[in-house]
Amino acid sequence: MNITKTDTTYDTLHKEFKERIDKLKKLPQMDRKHSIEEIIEENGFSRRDFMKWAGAITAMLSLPSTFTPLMAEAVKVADRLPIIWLHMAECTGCTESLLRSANPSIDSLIFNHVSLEYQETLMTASGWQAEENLENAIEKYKGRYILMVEGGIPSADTEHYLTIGGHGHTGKESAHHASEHAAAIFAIGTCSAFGGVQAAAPNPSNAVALSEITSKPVINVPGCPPSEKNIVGTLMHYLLYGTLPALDVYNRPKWAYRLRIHDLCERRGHFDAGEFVEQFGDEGAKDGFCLYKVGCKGPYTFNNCSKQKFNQGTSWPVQAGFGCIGCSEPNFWDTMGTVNEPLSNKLYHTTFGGLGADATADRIGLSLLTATAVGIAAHAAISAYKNPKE
Ligand code: FSX
Ligand code: SF4
Ligand code: F3S
Repeated sequence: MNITKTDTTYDTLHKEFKERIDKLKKLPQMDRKHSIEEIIEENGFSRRDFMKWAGAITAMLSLPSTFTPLMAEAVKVADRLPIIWLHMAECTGCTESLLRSANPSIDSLIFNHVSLEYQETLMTASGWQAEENLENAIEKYKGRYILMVEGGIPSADTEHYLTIGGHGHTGKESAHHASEHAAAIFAIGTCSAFGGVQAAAPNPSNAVALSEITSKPVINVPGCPPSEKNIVGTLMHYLLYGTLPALDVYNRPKWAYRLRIHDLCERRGHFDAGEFVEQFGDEGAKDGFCLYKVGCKGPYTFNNCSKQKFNQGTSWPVQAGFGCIGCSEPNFWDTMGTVNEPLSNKLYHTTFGGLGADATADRIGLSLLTATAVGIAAHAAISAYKNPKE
């Protein structure tokens, strides 16, 4: 019975996606550029590569493989959705994560296809011209564009620590103004989602998250930087559904941030067996043992890095031999402790009233340093813990 019900649900969803794609198809293309097929071919990818990519995104969004052709169709009409991408206070690593300009992936090529109306790193315009382009895009696509914002936003009496362009608008003014008329708002990266490194103590610029300067709903795509997969997946989800995805308590899409790094880590077997790297370069490190004792914060961090990886799926921090530093969690610079030390018995507080992984972390801390027992004790604590967001 359940199977029948699920099939019916998917049938309905399939129909709804199809209708949405057909509706988008009728909208004018923003600029007559190359089709996504042409862009992909010019960059050395085959149709087979493209379909494989569409299949991977479909699976990532937890849709059955029968949706793959529809996903491919959806990408083709992605050029109907105008995107405005603003930079606030940050390192531009989020843009860099996506672009991989030296060796573009299909994910980054999608951004050659969409109608990116304003992106300071990529556009050729500068000065007055750039400001005018932004204003024109907001005016022309009012209520239709997707706003993507990268970076923390200086506020309060230090708001002017970030000013952009000839008119000296502050970042806060600019992000607020663009948010007002957006159809959907994505905070790309931990800085925009939670304040990030700018907001780390003592936060000299009073940097805040994008969600603090607009009353409109913001979808957070954290990570410092987030993977290209999570950026493109968020875009494709919006394209297909036309609505906000299911979000956790920190407004992160559940399809990407539902599980802990630790849940799907390839070193997890070693954690469970109590086999740890004691210091970098030791025998355990050579054998690929668990990095918990050299500071991995994977048990407290919600993200899909171990599954989706970075740089076209090449690797991710733990695979490269360094523990997760918790970069997709709020205030991780201040709350995750020393980078290459376990949280141990230090209390782990966040400013979010003890949500997130705090409860688990405290319990791990209590059982730590009885070396052989740690794997089992921590595992038990973690298994007993349920994500409070669900
Ligand atoms: Fe922040 Fe993005 Fe970290 Fe950098 O711009 S999320 S500092 S990787 O790049 O905002
Ligand atoms: Fe992987 Fe880190 Fe968990 Fe060890 S502690 S299993 S390295 S996520
Ligand atoms: Fe960040 Fe940890 Fe992934 S440091 S990139 S959330 S493995």
